[in-house]
Amino acid sequence: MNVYHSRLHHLHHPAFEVFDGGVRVPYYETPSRAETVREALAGDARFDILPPEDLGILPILAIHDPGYIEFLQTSYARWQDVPTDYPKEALLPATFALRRDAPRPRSLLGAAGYHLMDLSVPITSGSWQAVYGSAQCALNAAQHTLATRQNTFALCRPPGHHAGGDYGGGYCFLNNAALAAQALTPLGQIALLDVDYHAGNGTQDIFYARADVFTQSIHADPNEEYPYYCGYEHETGIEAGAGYHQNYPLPPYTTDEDYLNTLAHALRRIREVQPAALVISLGVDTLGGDALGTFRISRAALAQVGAQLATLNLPTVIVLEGGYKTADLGDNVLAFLDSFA
Ligand code: OKP
Ligand code: ZN
Repeated sequence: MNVYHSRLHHLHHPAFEVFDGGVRVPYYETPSRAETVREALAGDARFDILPPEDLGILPILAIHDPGYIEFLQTSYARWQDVPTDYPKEALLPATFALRRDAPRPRSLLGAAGYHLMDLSVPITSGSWQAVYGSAQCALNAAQHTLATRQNTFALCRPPGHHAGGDYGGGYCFLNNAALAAQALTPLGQIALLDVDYHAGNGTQDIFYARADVFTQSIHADPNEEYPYYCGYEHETGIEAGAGYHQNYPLPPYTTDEDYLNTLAHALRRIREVQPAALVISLGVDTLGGDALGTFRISRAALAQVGAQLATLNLPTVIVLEGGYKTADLGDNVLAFLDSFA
């Protein structure tokens, strides 16, 4: 199984993020996350770890707004020139756009609050390069699956499923899974399933009015959990996409049996749309003991999730999202990938 990993991810390593109550904590989405997974796969002969080739910006612009891309590319340099004595190692706004009715302001901090949704996406000197490398991993995985019908794994960092067409949030800047799904559309109908603990709001937004990519997300109830404003059961798509999105919110502390029963519903829906290919947003922050999740999914159940999805027997691109118990990340990802490799 081809695995795409870019060393550029090391260039995104903000020192901090801000939690609720204004608590400044060390950044949870660390470079060691990706390295732990890479090391686990490198020790298994079934995986070929490859650097992505540069497929350029055009496939990214098929999903993302040019103004947002330009913001990601230029905002750190612009931040250095803002005449204030604020710390300049990271651009992080403290005011956010409310329901996006207003145009993007000229001010850099105003634009940052327009394009970012929370305090987990500091933009540092190497952030754009890392984000671009992560997107290229997803695009390379999709290109290989498109050409060969073989399963691939995009070892993406930063993750992507919270990023929408013109915004970032939740450690995500570009939506890697959406890029992969878009790149697979020449095959026909695409199904995308997000199993990260957090609702895939960005993916939901991107495909909300489209039928050609059927999206589903199983996650912690947004009444209780980040991202709060998206991921409810009644959100099922609009216009051409009406009926082509499904959310499965689950209560805090969900365990294996309830989770696997929910997965069975999602699998049934995938079979109904008869897709030509599958994209999986793989977050392993559903497992017990995760630093950012409350679910108590076991590694054995995660392996079952992978095994069940593999029975669809579809060309599949698996894209890494969250998972914050770094010591277990490699083994958890391996457990999921086992049936696909
Ligand atoms: C990213 B992914 C907790 C704050 C949580 C953002 C979480 C992003 C999760 N106090 N901040 O879906 O794994
Ligand atoms: Zn998550």
